[in-house]
Amino acid sequence: MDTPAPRTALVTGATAGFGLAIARRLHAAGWQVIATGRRRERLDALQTELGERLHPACFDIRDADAQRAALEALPAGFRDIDLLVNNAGLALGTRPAQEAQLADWTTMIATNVTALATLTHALLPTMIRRRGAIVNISSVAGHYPYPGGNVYGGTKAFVSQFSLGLRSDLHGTGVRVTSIEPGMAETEFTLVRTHGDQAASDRLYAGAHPLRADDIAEAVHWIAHLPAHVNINRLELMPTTQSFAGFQVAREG
Ligand code: NDP
Ligand code: 8X3
Repeated sequence: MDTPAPRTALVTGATAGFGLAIARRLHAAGWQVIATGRRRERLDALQTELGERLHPACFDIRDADAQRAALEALPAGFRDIDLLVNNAGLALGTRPAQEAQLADWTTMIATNVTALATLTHALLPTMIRRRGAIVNISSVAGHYPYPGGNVYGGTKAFVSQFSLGLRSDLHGTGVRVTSIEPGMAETEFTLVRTHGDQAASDRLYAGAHPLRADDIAEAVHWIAHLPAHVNINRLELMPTTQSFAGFQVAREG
């Protein structure tokens, strides 16, 4: 076992992609895991797979009352949370800002920003009491703009900067905070972003050797198992096949 004693992690968005892989990885290393998401059948399947060290908490993270109720309903043995992985999130839409749906923007802000901040606020006293760790899943999209990234990139810039701000405010508490900033990874992310276009998702990842959810899970596991005096502020990772392109210039006439 990797850990000296069972510790407890709360992983949001553990029904798919990164969150599911993180929940499995931490559980395999001996952690107790609280797994959240809206799809109850997937949480139930995860509990069947992992057993009693997995506590499923089914709620829409945008619903502050449901979030609070889920925390209040935690069994006694799952209340001492040592690691908060703020992973639940999404991109919606790939069109330029001037053609985007406002509803997509408000959903991204409610999920990636407001819900993440609300849950973090609720758990800060526990984090301080436990000298715990917070790992926020941001994105390269928070640092590097690209066409169609608009509000999604803005929400991830918030996540990255909020993480650094937390570091500053939590100075002296022993609480560690990390922002993980991945590039392209094959999950349900593009299926969600395109409102269910499986062919578009398949096209994007075909032959690209994108990151895998397990790569992110391994990073979270590494961060969670570092000695208490080491804080990774920011971790940016990309598939080898992904890099940067230049600025664009619109010419008149
Ligand atoms: P997936 O779509 O595979 O998984 C997203 C997870 O978030 C699901 O478990 C989903 O659960 C949960 N979620 C979304 N909305 C809500 C909600 N309203 N309430 C509760 N849970 C919600 O995507 P990824 O694993 O790729 O994404 C995880 C995080 O990583 C996101 O924050 C994303 O922005 C970020 N990211 C992804 C990258 C990529 O290329 N894949 C790269 C960089 C960052 P459910 O639907 O059951 O509610
Ligand atoms: C997801 C990575 O490059 O699709 O956050 O925005 S990207």
